[in-house]
Amino acid sequence: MVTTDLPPQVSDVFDPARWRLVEGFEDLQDITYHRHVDRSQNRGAGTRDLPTVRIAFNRPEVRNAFRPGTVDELYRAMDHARMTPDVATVLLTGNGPSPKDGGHSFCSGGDQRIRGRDGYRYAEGETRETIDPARAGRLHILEVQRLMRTMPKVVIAVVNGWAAGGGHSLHVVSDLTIASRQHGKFKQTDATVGSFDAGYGSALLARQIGQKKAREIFFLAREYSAEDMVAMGAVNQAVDHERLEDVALEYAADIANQSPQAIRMLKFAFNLADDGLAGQQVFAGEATRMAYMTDEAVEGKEAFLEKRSPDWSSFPYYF
Ligand code: S0N
Repeated sequence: MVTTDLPPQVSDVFDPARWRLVEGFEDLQDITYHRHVDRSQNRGAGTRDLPTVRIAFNRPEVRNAFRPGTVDELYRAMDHARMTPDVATVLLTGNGPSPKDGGHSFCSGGDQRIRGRDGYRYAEGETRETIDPARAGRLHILEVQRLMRTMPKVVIAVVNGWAAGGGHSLHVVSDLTIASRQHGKFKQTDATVGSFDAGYGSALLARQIGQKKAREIFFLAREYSAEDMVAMGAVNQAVDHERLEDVALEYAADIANQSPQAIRMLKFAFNLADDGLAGQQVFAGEATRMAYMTDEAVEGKEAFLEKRSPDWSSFPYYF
């Protein structure tokens, strides 16, 4: 069957036959948000829609740098993915290449042109007099990082080009990273421009690859290839550029074959020690939710509602 409602081509590794735009997000300016749909001409064994969405930075002319509006949109799409029951995996990537010079980028971090000396991030046309101070000082990419970290879905960074500055940090915070062998490039420029991620972007990286290498990446601000990053343990796999989306979807298919609850609990367990009490809270929230499903917890609730003492006699103190 020939489909006529395919989304436009947004990237050189994007197959429009595999995606549809997510309803309710037609107003996006700085990112694109797609849902996987298998439109294979001969749908047969092995073809299926995956519980997977694709969120992509869409400012390739500035190496997919994010401005305040970009971050607002990213948070909105990511939170929608969090709350959508049949989404298991989020692919976070960058559109492109740049129409200006053909450069490939995942994300180059905070847009340096809108960073004010007062700590504010100015949207186009805003001034110190017109800006809403309640919003302007928020470094709200950090809210996106926390959402990625605590959402019960697997976030895969699909690094199609430059991952620099805050874009590098987004790959660090992602659960998994695959990168283009030809165009995936990594550079931590935070210290070069004096806008640094002293949270997950640096400290979590050190947990992942060790203190010496993480300090090297931040202190020297050198460029690393996808293969370098695989060798350090910061990237799961380097793949040929044209296979990037295929491999990302293979990862998503494998994740879709696992128990959703097991994936959720494992993600939160992996985070727990590094996230301290906040990590324990997220993990424990799932444990409590599961406990609600037991007869034992139901007995506690019903005893309260029936104004009697709970009867725990049928519940063992051992397994
Ligand atoms: C990515 C780099 C290495 C690519 O180099 P390349 O390929 O030579 O391209 P360029 O010619 O440099 O770039 C092409 C065009 O794109 C523009 N551009 C690139 N990156 C940005 C950017 N981040 N902001 C604005 N414009 C950008 C170039 O200017 C050029 O435009 P034209 O063609 O008009 O000249 C290289 O581009 C590079 O190094 N980019 C800068 C990377 C960087 O330093 N990013 C900021 C680092 N800091 C953060 O991201 C902070 C993160 C963050 O947001 C945060 C975290 C914790 C707490 C607070 C914050 C916060 O700041 O909010």
